[in-house]
Amino acid sequence: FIKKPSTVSIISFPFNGGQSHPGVELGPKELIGLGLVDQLKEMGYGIAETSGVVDTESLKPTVVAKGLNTNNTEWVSAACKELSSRVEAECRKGFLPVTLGGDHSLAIGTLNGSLKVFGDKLRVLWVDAHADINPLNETASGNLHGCPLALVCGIDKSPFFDWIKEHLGFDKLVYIGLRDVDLPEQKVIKKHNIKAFTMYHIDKYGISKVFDMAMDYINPNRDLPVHMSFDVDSMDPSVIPATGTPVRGGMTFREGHFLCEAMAETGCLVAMDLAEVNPLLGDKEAQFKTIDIGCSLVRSALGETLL
Ligand code: Z70
Ligand code: MN
Ligand code: MN
Ligand code: MN
Repeated sequence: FIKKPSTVSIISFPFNGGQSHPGVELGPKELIGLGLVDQLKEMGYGIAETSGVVDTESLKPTVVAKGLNTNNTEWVSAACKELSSRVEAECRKGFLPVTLGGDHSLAIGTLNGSLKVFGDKLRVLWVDAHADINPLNETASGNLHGCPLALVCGIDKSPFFDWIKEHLGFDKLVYIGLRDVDLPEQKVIKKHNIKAFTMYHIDKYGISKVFDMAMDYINPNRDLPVHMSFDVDSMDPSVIPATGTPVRGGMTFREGHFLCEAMAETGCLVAMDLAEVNPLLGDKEAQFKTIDIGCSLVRSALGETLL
C-alpha cells in the first residue's frame, strides 16, 4: 500500500437511517460548507473529482420486512453497499477516501470497501465512546449505528447483509475512547478478546502511550494499512456537543487531535470516517464548534500539524 497518499477522495454520506436523531444527514454538507475541501487543497492534497455524494434517499426501499429487531435494515444495507463500492474504488486508485457522515452505520460500508482492497493486511482503529458491536438480535435500541462491527467482524451474518463476504479478524481491530458499552457488547469483547483502550486507559497512561500501545497491538512495525473510523462522540461533549449520543468524560480537544496527529505520523492511514456530526442539535455555538472541530480532526489525521 502507498504510505501518505497525496490524493484524498471526499465521500459525502448524508445518511441518518442507523439512528433516530434527524439532522446527522446534514453533516457532510456542513463540513464541506465550512471549507474542509479547500483546507485540504491548501495543505497540498489533490482532491479526487470522482468522489462525491452517495444518494442515500434514492436507495430507500419501498417495501420493508416486518418484525425485525433493527430499524431501517434494508435502507442501511442498500446505502452501505453503495458506499462500500465507492470506498473500494477510491482505495484501488491509491487515493485516501475520507467518508463524511452521516451516522456510524456507514462503517458497514466503508470497512467492507477497504477490506476488499487490503484484505487481511487491513487494520482498524475505532475511535468512539461506544463499541458499536451489538449483535443484531441483541441490540436494545434497534439502531444499526450501534451494530456495524458485529456485521464487519462476521458475528452477524444477516440475510439482509448477504453482500458482506469478507470479515475483519477480531485481532485486527482496536478501540480507543470507550466509555458506554452495552452488556451484549461487553460479552462480545470479552469472548473474542478484542483490544480496547477506554477512557480509563487514557487517564491512566495518557493518550500518547495509549496510541502507541494500540498501534503496537494492530500494527507493530507500522507497515500495515490502517482504516480509522472516528465517531465524534469519542470527544467530550464540551468539545463536540452537536452529536446524537453524547457521553460525559470523553477526550479533550488536544487528546482527540493528538490521536489524529499520531495516526498521520505513522503514514499508515488508508481511509478515514468522520461520523455522527449532527448540525441540528444544540444551539448555534454548539453546532459551529462541532463542525469546525470536525474539520480540524480530519486535517490533523491528514498531517496538518506535523511540521
Ligand atoms: C448504543 C446502541 C451508538 C454511536 C451511539 C449506542 C450506539 N450502544 N453508536 N452512537 N455512534 O444504541 O447500540
Ligand atoms: Mn458513538
Ligand atoms: Mn448506553
Ligand atoms: Mn459510533
